[in-house]
Amino acid sequence: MKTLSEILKKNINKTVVSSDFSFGENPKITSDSLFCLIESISNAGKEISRIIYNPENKSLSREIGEKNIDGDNQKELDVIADNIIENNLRNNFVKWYASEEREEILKLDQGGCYSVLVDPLDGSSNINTNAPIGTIFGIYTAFESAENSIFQKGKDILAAGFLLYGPRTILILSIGNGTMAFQLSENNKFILINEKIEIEDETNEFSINMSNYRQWNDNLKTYINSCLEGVEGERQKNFNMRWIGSLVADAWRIFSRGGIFLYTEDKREGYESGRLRLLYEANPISFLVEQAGGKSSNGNQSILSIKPMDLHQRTPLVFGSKKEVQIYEDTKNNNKKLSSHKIKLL
Ligand code: FBP
Repeated sequence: MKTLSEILKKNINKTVVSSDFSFGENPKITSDSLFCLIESISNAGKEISRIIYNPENKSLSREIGEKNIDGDNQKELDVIADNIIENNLRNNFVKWYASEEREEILKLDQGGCYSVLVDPLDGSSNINTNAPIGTIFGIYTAFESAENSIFQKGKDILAAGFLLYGPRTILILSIGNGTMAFQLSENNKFILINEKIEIEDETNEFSINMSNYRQWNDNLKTYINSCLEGVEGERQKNFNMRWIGSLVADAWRIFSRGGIFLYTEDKREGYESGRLRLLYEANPISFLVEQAGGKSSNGNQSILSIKPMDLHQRTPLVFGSKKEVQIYEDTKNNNKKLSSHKIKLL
């Protein structure tokens, strides 16, 4: 059984020639400092996981009467998770900390060399239902200016991951050479469960909130209709549907058995660019997906190539099995007839 610490030491050194490699210009960006930072985030995840496990059945979903910058009601646990992460990041080489729960970028350590962007508790509207929720993070090089440090493209991520607090607590992580998964053990250690996740290229499972059907654009309706028509339709293939409504849980299922996730723009006010945030949700998840051989898209381009302009920018997000995401893109842009994707009959 290999632990997160053992795997990190092995993998971080594998990506480089010597143990004091540099990812960029900044000499402080070394395997050791990145290792400490990832450990500190995993420690924050252990603390949050313990609180969510909640054996005393305390109320965890109490709203604290504030709205975050995105207009969502902040829950007590959102704020607790954010504070736990901030405390763990201190003294761990982090210069800039941006969180979905905050309006400001926080300067933690003037001499730090990393910027860390976090959604402390994704899917918090699910707390009461005991459905899986999670913490999503992306780590980048820090520059002198906060804006330059935070508004980097997803392709510039050094490491990204998410913690899934479900029946099991799982950490999915990439340091740019594949995507790995760890499970929190009884003795509070993250144990490797998959050293190289590979998302299957093809799938017959889609993940979307169908209740928004009437709000969708025609191209999305065309794509989903083709899945619903099954073997009787143009693609001659049956599809299954799953929607947990918690990005981390839907993403983990796709890492486990393939699939396509879609949360695109629609006609509702405020949903012109979808719902999910580029910096805190779409970028880290897309980095992990592409490192696992999958594909991410906003409908036109890889999520990782979008230049962020705003701290809480939203983006249409489609990700998962490579060929299926391509079929969605082709449908959206009218590139190919859906019938050209039908399975070949022997
Ligand atoms: P919050 O973390 O702000 O609750 O929203 C994110 C999220 O819950 C994702 O995890 C999930 O994919 C999506 O919203 C579900 O949205 P909807 O309720 O519109 O289906």
